[in-house]
Amino acid sequence: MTEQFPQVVTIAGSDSDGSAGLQADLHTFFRRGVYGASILTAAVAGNSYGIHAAINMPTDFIDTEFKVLAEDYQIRAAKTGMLSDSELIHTVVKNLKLYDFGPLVVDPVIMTKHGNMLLEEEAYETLRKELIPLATVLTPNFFEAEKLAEMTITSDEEQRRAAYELKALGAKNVIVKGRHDSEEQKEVKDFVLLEDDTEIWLSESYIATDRVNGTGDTLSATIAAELARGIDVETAIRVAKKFVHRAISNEIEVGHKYGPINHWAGE
Ligand code: PXL
Repeated sequence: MTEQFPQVVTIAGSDSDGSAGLQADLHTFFRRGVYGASILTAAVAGNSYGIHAAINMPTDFIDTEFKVLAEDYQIRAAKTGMLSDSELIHTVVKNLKLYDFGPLVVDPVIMTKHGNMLLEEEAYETLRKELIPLATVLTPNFFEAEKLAEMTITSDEEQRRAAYELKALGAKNVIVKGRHDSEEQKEVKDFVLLEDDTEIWLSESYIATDRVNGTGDTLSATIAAELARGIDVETAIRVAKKFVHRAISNEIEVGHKYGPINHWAGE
């Protein structure tokens, strides 16, 4: 019986203000009713104004985190977040091939909502070639999709094309998230491309708020939580989009600038 409770792991960086990264993932796992473990890859000193310092964990420490978790827990789904550079990506990929942690959600974290870079440019190719082929679901925002698909996205058609480009790199399912950065926009449209090439547009109303930190982490963590509970990919993505929309719609006042979304409102 002890192994029946769904267990999920986030392989990500710590954000000290709790708004994003590993902390947002754990908040999400808790709210989605799964047990959350965490493999720490990096740590940033952050607040709602931005990231002020960052360090990477030693790779042999990351190896040990994977090993001891795999020896003791039955992880049913995993997600990745901040991976900093090629060395960390190599380490994570090596371990994901060593241990079976179930379906993998890859959130290809490149830049924070404050505009701080969390992935070295030299690592884009490593991400494309090594990690993306392991992804059950890949969840880039439009900026990450532009960088990884090496194209600009200025229309629905380009957003759709980027998803096909990223699927061609080996991700089974791809969601390319729409822009959420203009007071003029009425909706936020995400494009989903499933394994069998089914295409879905998911739309929610645009919410004018600065409290959107942790949005991408929460979306990918929700998908991982649903997959760990045996939910199919399409439903997991739909559930995640709704969860994030509610968490953005009901702001909480935490931090003075770009604060966190509200995980309590997600249900
Ligand atoms: O939301 C992207 C993200 C991921 N991981 C860490 C972060 C952030 C954004 O601030 O700090 C550690």
